[in-house]
Amino acid sequence: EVTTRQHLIALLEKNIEDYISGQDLSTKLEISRTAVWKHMKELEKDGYVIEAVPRKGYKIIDFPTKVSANTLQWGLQTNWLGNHFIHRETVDSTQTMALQLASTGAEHGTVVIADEQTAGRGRMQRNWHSQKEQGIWMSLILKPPLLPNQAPQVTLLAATVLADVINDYLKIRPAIKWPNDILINDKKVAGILTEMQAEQDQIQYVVLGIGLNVNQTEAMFPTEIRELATSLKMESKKELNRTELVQKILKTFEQSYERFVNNGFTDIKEKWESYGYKLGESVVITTPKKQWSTVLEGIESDGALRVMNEDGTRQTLYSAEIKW
Ligand code: BT5
Repeated sequence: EVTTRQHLIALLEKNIEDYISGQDLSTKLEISRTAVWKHMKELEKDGYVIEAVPRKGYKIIDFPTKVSANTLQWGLQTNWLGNHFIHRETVDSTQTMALQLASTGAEHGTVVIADEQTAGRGRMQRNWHSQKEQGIWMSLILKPPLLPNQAPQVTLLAATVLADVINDYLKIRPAIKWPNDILINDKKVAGILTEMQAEQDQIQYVVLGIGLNVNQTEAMFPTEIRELATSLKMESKKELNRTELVQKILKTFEQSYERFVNNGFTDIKEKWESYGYKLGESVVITTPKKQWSTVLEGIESDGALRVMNEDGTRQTLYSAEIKW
């Protein structure tokens, strides 16, 4: 359902070269001219720059770079993902917040996003550095009709979505490093963290955390990760609009998720492997018991890594340290 506000922005966008009169807007939106004026004030609060000239009308001069639930939702081309959007300037972790919301009944498709995280989390108690306004730090609440042991498929799906968006948007082909790092030129540009609540035979909810470095410069990363991390801006030399990127990610995610729920995992597995980092190459694997060198073949639908050993035997690994 299109709100008056969305309709108004659409009209202003169509007339980007020209002024559109208050009377015109009032007729088209079926609201009073005072109401039009009030909407303009609201848009300005969200960072739209609007020029109002007597007897000519209104014109959009600039779009917000500031992220808000409103700007995120306007122009979002999804059916259910992001219908409920929660945006905070600062939060400890969107993941923690989303888990809390999910446990108290937040609906499927709820998105929690923040400009800054003060305690962003990676896997296994690791930190996720979340520089204010320089990246996309968001968590999606999903209730997939899956068995608990299929949850890793959602992570793999998310990785392919991020890779596709980067590939389409920047024309840079990223790699997915098992299990879930997104790399550009061997450096990490995004990470994914999936947490879930499940019963024996059914997932209650999955909270899918996505951290994507967007506009950082090298100096913004703490020294410990400076050699390992990169941002879309560092790779493309372009400053990117976070709102637009979030919308692309959510749209692509929704489409891919629906295909997955309806048709199964095969396409995603193939896609994941097409982006797979060092597939077909030889790497050294370390488990608590031994260390050996093997060739990476691909993934299994449960998220395990498939390798081919030197003696020709195949193996699937659920967790292992890899020397890349
Ligand atoms: C991940 O963990 O890669 C998952 C990151 C998920 C972050 C999102 S942001 C929204 C949501 N809310 C949260 O609190 N978390 C999620 P892992 O594979 O464990 O990688 C963590 C490691 O990546 C760290 O130990 C660092 O070495 C490195 N790292 C930390 N911050 C980074 C950054 N901004 N860019 C690249 N690498 C980073």
